[in-house]
Amino acid sequence: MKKEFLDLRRQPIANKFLKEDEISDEFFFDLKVVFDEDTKLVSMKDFVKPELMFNEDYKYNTSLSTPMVNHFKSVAQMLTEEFQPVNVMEIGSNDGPFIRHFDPETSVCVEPCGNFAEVTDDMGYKTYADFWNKELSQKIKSECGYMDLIYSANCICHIQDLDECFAAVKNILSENGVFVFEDPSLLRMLERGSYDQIYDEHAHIFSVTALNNILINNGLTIFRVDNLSVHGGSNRIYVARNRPVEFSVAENKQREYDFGINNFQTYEIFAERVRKSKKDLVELLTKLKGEGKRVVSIGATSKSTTVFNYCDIGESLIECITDTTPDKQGLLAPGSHIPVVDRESVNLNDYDYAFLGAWNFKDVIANKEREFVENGGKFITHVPEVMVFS
Ligand code: DWN
Repeated sequence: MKKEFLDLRRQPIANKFLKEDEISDEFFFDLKVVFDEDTKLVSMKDFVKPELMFNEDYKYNTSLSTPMVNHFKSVAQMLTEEFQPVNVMEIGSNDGPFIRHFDPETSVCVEPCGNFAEVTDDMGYKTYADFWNKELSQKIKSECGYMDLIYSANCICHIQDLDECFAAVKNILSENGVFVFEDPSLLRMLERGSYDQIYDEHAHIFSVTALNNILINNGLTIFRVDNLSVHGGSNRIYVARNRPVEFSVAENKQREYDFGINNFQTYEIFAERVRKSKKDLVELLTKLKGEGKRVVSIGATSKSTTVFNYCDIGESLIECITDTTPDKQGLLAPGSHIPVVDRESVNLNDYDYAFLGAWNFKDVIANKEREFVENGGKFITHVPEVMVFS
């Protein structure tokens, strides 16, 4: 039974940056979050049609985040050394920062966003520009055979029907093959109050506990869990038909159990923390505005779309958002319509405070913006609490 515990109010498509003349047609939906008492899965109450989010206009370009390019290079090397796969498939290949480390002759991409499917196709990888499901799994198996390694980063949590997703994986995974995927960690979200991990694309926020329940129902087993710092705290889940289960699985499930991940009350407490975070952030920004201070946001992220729309923050409180992604520059942020500008076109010293829209890259940004701090600038973050720091 699914029980609602959080209402993040009316939200837009988190990655749909807009031109002025697109505002009148902007899509919104009510973002409510539920806890499934049977599987322990945390999900959106109502899903958004995938075509509205993932299409040829998708703006999130993985390779423009240097930290992520390095991350995928080391993951590819590690998986190759340990599992020595021949046939490799990536679900959600974006512009290829992971798959580029594998042989195009024996590697396959699945990428529903046509603009990025074109990129890996041009790189020489057979790319299926479609959503992952049983039918596509069968088609790829008939054309390319079984897969020894199936990898996916920040995509499996986007897939609404997990039973179909995992059945499709099992259908094409070779006897001794491994399925490895990374997604934001529910436990890290609950620990840090990072409610902005919840947005239209993230149909679910995964715990090892819930994934284990669902995978076992689909004849697959988690045999290892790596805890990662990327994207504000993620888990890398290793799945196979029947490999020996390692201690890290029990260890992660125990940590989740100890935190209360199986109890609905935990989510009610989290929701209270989210409401306080909103109150504190709006009060802080309103106070700074009253003092005549200028505030900018760094990183036009899906996460900050959630924050600005949940907290009703617009241009009156945050003048603009800087971002390094060319496709986002010159457009308006979803829902809040705060202008997104090229970081290089802004003198950050014109501002007194910078909100960390990409708080998951806090260290990278603080390092880049040393001059801003040396000139008296201060950062604002809402994770783990609303605070000002330099
Ligand atoms: O799950 C998802 C994750 C992987 O990426 C996708 N559903 C959508 C997207 O979520 P996000 O937009 O919250 O991800 P990031 O990686 O936190 O976005 C970083 C944004 O910040 C990019 O637009 C680049 C920008 N950026 C910047 O302007 N200056 C990043 C850095 C490091 C910087 O210094």
